[in-house]
Amino acid sequence: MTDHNDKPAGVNRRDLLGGTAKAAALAGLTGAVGGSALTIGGLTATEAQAAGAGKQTYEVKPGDLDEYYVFHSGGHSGEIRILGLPSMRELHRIAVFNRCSASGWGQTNESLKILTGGLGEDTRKFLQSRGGNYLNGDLHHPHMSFTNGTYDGRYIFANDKANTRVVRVRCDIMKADKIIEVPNVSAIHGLRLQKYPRTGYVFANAEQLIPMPNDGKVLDDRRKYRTHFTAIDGDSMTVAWQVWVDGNLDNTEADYQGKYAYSTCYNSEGGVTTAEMTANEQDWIVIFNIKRIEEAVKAGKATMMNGVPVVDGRKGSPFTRYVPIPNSPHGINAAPDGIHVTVNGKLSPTVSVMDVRLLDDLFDDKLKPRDVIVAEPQLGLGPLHTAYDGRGNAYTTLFLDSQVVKWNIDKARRAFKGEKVDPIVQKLDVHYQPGHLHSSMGQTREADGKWLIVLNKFSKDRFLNVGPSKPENDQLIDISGDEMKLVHDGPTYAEPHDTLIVHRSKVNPKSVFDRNDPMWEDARKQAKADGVSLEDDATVIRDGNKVRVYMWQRAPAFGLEEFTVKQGDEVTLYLTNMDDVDDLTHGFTLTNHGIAMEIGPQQTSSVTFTADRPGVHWYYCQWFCHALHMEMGGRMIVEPRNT
Ligand code: RUQ
Ligand code: CUA
Repeated sequence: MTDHNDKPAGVNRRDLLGGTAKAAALAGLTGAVGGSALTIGGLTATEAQAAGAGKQTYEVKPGDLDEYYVFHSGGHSGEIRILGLPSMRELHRIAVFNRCSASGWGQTNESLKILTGGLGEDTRKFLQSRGGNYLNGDLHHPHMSFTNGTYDGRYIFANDKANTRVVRVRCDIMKADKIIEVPNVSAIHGLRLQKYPRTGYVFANAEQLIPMPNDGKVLDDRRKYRTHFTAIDGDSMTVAWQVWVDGNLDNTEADYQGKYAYSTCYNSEGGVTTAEMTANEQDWIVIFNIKRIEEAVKAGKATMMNGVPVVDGRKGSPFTRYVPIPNSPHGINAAPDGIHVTVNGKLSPTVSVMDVRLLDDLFDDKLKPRDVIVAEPQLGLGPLHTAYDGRGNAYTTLFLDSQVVKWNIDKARRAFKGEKVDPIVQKLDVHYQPGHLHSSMGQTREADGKWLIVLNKFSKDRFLNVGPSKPENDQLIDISGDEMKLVHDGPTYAEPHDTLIVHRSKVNPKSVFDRNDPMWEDARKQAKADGVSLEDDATVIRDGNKVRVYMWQRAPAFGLEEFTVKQGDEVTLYLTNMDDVDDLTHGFTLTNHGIAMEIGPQQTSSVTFTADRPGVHWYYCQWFCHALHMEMGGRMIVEPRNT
């Protein structure tokens, strides 16, 4: 038998790549110090790296807390994951667009209201025969709300590419509280937030082109397909306005001044097949003038479509400018200096650097579109995304080269003007094929240049072989020194797309729910109408064939050890966890009914189902809560219909 965990003998591809990369890095480093050999504290770069290798700076001792929260996208698993950094330990999962067996997300009345409340009428009808709810999602881009250019710990917003939705997650309890479907578009992909003065707007890009309206009247005439750039009001979670654009939108970004948003845009060809879509050597960034759009909407100059004001921002409009970029640009990232924005070339080995101070003149037609590009360093093959350290350096993933390249923005500007200077500082091999990367606080004014996480799409030989479906590899890189140092391999399940690293001082979640939490507003109203106290009562209310069962929980008991209903009753169970101790979550699982949910300390959760199986059905607490946890249970007695 072959041991699939054995690495092939001989020289592998990585060794070869490592060799060339080292040579390239050394060349870059030599350039960085004007031709002399680079030394760090008296050691050569290689010696310093060897000395540091044993230190394991990423280690966090048992019981010690991490310095950063990492909000990790779950990709097509649909959730958000919270990791600690630098340990890279997974701390929690926030169910969002998925169905969660542990928490009952997607089944409790509270979660269903959030999941379905923001769907359009059409979708609601479409989902009626499918339980009223989507069961999947594709969550790419989580981002935290800003105040004055830095994270404020209020919310995380994220997109669902699969079903064209945007979610808002409350950071006080780490649960989603609003999910909306964005009308007039298909497949929300890029998502970023207004950074100044605050969020404010959630900017969202729809990637696919569809007929408008998409009701079957236009099918094959692709010239009539279109997409829109969307601004959502993050406070009300309603769509504020949309802009009709040329091409397919990809990623998006906002400035640090509150004036402009930008999107990468491919398929300037207006093509339909992949060959047509990639024919041109140039695509664009589209720049949106927020003030002009707001004024037009206010003046009633927008067209209303499905309740949303839409302005025409195609080429030549006053609302947008289209800056040509080579070729099929992908990620777009604003530097913490508030001045530079990099646009990553994907099919071009370059990144284009835009100076946002020039944008006023561009919109006043004093400059031509390409005049706002102030650098265009050639970095390597397949640049996708860029991160920053707050010290003037940028870090770009090279998908095809499987590398991260560190380069200097100022040197790139000087080289663009013709000066003989190499902006590349170092190239580091990563394993393998990186997409997004993110530096600590790197998408804020407070970028601290300590850590970089690189999300690699392939892990191949880096971990024990677990079969044909391999983990991704999220690698941790120490960027605090002059050189990038790879310190940790982090296997993850499908498929983190993007991540953000937030200093722990910005986030302050509760340990126990507030009894007045709006999440179970409906339960509170119903209990009041029934004359029942959620906190103190354990009782059954019959209302025709609707039965409402109210129960508190206190470790290790349910308020009711049994309750009786009739076959065919529509039963709603309201469970309230009256323990107010840190970490004391209870559960409710009803056997042979497919029903389970969590009830956190001081939380109320409810679930509705039809009691159509006569007999005795035990319920139990599935969240280990007490020495007598195993005893925490009771019986649902379902009397047959004709007795
Ligand atoms: S995009 S790999 Cu979905 Cu974030 Cu660039
Ligand atoms: Cu309550 Cu286990």
